[in-house]
Amino acid sequence: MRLQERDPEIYRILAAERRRQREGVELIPSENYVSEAVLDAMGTIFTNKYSEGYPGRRYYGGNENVDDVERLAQERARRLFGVPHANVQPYSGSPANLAVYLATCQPGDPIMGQNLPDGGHLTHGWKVSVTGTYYRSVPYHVRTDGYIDVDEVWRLAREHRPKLIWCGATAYVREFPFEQLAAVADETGAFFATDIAHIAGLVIAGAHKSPVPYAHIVTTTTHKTLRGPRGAMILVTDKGLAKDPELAERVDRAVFPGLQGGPHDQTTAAIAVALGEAMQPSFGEYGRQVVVNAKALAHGLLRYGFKLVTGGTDNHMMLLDLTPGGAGRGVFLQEALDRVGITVNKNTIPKEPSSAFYPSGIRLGTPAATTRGMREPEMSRIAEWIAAVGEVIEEFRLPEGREERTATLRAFRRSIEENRRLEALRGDVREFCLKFPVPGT
Ligand code: DSN
Repeated sequence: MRLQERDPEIYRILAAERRRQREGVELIPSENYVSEAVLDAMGTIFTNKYSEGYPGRRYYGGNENVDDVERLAQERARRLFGVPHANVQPYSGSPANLAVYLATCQPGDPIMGQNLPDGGHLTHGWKVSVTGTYYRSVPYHVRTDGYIDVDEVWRLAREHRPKLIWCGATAYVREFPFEQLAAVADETGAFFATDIAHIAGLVIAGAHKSPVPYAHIVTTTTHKTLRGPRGAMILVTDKGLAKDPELAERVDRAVFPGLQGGPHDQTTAAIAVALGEAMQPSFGEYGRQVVVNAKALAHGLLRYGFKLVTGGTDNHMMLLDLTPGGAGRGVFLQEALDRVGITVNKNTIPKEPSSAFYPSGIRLGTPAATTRGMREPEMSRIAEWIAAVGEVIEEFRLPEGREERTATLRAFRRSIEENRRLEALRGDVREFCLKFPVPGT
């Protein structure tokens, strides 16, 4: 029995989500639309199998087909990134990163990563993450101009002698200084891990420098610019094997049995499909267009008077700094944009003057819109809508006091629900989006 008959409630919710994805502009830079082939692979009977271990070395019987799938995924990953070893089993980015700690550090060891409010990721040592409590995290920061402070990385690394240095982020809009941070790691004896979850697709497309010549280990999720299923990979480079000939085994043992049980074989199959797609010349065009679109969107937003962290972008994303209108205003713009069908996420900005709950920025990016076939003219249109929404909510400020804040947010939400201008914009966005099909919907 198919889903519609078996579970009409879930089917109804799925239909609503399908509508939302088709009728809105997705600008969250970590999201994308997978192909029908990737969707097909995810929904296969590989989900029925248990396969703890690695190809040819499984604990359970009946894994001959899963072995073939996983070998293919590994081989495609190795070829695409030019590395000698790939582990395709991590359930997602956070477990992949945790496996890197397990493979390279002991609890209590010093580690370094980009500070979370400066754009870094939770798993690069932020204090509420296990990576900031089991290890001695020494975060580095961005300078006031928004670029990574490489001088600070040198200073902190010489002082603390970290075992592991991360380069990678969730909200960083410029090219990563892989070469410079690798020099720090090499001099201080640290493992150098790059987390390219956001930019993996751009690296394949040649639209961002590859970390492979510089890093010992590279991690990436598979569902962002790489346009695969939700999952992750850990790549060990030639440089990594030169530093530690057992690094690949250490990584594999860290993933299983160190952290995980059976891999999600239906996901592995879908990762293989996505990597196969990423080998096509059209993927290179896609990745380069993502950056062209991001620059066009950034340019459009600057033209409407928005302030961008670092003044622009080198990659797929940008960060609006809303502080000229007051601190903590990200929530207003996110919710008002949601109202018209433009999805973004509120985000901290470097030297955040408010808080992580009420940050002062908006993070947006172009991977998903580019997959739908949108180009520079569409980016100008989107910038125009963002500016129009910004104008509607211009008067709203985030009060300091808790009660006043709750009252303001309540009044704000009522006001955007009733606003005729936003209602009209919603119609325009819907009509525009329906011209750009979403795969699989
Ligand atoms: N949630 C991801 C992102 O949006 O960047 C990172 O884990």
